[in-house]
Amino acid sequence: MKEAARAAPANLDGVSSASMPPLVRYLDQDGELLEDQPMSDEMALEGYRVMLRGRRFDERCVSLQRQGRMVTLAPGIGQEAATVGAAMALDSDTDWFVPQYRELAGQLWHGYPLKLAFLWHVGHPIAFQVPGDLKMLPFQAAIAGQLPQAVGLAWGLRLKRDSGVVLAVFGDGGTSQGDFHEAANLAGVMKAPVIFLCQNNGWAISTTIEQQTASETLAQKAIAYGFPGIQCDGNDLFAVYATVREAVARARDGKGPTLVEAVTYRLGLHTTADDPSRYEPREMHELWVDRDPLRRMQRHLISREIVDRAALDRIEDEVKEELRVAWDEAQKEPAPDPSFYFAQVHRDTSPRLRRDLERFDRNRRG
Ligand SMILES: Cc1ncc(C[n+]2csc(CCOP(=O)(O)OP(=O)(O)O)c2C)c(N)n1
Repeated sequence: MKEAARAAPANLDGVSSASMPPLVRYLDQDGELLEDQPMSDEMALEGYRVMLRGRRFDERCVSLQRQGRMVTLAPGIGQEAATVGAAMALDSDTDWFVPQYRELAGQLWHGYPLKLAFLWHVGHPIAFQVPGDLKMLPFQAAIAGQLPQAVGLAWGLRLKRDSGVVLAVFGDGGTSQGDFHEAANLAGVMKAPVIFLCQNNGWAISTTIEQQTASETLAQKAIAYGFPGIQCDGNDLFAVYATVREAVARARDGKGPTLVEAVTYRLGLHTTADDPSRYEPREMHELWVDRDPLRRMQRHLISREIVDRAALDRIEDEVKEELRVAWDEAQKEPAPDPSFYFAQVHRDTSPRLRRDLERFDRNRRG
């Protein structure tokens, strides 16, 4: 990560490639403030709690997957400040969260229930549908496929004179997809109220950022499409929050999209089907363990005397208990009839699917 830092977000208007603002940072690695805290102490503590909830959820799910009780999943370990900080800048009553698959912590802040998150990871159909009152699209596995949809959603809100804005989350690998460029182009032309949040976590599976792009930053790609791009320290809750907050204000004000590049790091696995020890340099991993966003927030909360160690331990226990309750509740959900899955693929069952279903029924009968 570049060490150049400025604390306050740049004025996002009038940014050109010659005047790319430097990386936004509020907290140094030791959790010391470089600038005024951009939110209340209560909000900072709540942000920390949700980051922790996301971290412990992911750890629990990796463990359950290893026990054969969950399907393949993509943990967001190390990236909690990026997604929670961005979600905190939204108004969950009016604004939409459009995820990829690695931003559960931010989705929890936006109101996604833990129980549904567990059910999603066991493939339960009840989790396939986002609850009606939640302004969120479903998870997206096709890289950058959610971005044109997010722009359509944002453009639609604008046409309806709705005050809502859209946060669309994706990874560094997504910036190499046509969908990203088409979405960014259209958003720029239509001044769609969308914030593109690129979580630059250093990797697209085993592809490094240097192999991904020759651009100096991902944020600068926005300039080609006529809107601002800004890099922030993605492991600094306050930097992400302040940067996205300004982007949200621009979008709500009719000034159009912003690309926010949150520079972070994937501390966990790409997915549970991946083994990063085969390609990730050990020293690189250790460097980023030192920059863990949770640890940085803990240091900050303690040094500002917002909490003491005992309070942090209590929060840890409370989060563990919430997860236990949500997982118990999820397990109480009646298992779906497996034939459900066959019925959801096409309007008319294809001959091949029918053969699969017949074979499945024969096996089921034994
Ligand atoms: C359109 C498409 N192409 C390829 C893949 C296979 N694939 C799955 S994850 C991934 C890497 C994505 O990296 P990035 O966008 O940086 O997001 P991250 O997984 O690091 O969060 C790829 C290439 C896919 N899911 N969708």
